[in-house]
Amino acid sequence: MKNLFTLCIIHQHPKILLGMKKRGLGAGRWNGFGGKVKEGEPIEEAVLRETKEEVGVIATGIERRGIINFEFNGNPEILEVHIFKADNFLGEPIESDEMKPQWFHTDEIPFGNMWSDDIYWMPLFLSGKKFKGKFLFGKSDVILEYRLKEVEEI
Ligand code: 8WZ
Repeated sequence: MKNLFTLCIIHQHPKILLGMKKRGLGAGRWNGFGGKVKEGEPIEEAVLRETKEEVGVIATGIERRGIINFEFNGNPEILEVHIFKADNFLGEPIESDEMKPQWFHTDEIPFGNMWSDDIYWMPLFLSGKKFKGKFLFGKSDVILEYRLKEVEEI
């Protein structure tokens, strides 16, 4: 069982735009914008759709930057998350039912209030690298195992 997800981080150096997730998967944490890809939907359309829905902007200058497979111990489902960078956007970020947006300096990323995998791959993301990885989460989303590598092409 594999479920595709997108994650879009708007990066205008030295700041990134994150959203506080208000409900659903990852509620109470800062994250990029994204969500589940619909059946038959191209991933690059899904990332634009989700970003528009969650923060009201159209992401532009999108680049594919990472693919991470997540598993939860004891659950056969795999979440394949496709991570994108956007270097610009059309419109103004607004709070939605799902997300409250905020800019963060790259030296002040709130890792303590984010998914615990982010601290591993964010340095690769911020330095312009592409990467692939997998993370196995246990109870309370503690990381039990992980692999992460920089790649030339994703
Ligand atoms: C994550 C994540 C298991 C998991 C899921 C997501 C996710 C769902 C939708 C978009 O992303 O995002 C981050 N940063 N870690 C772990």
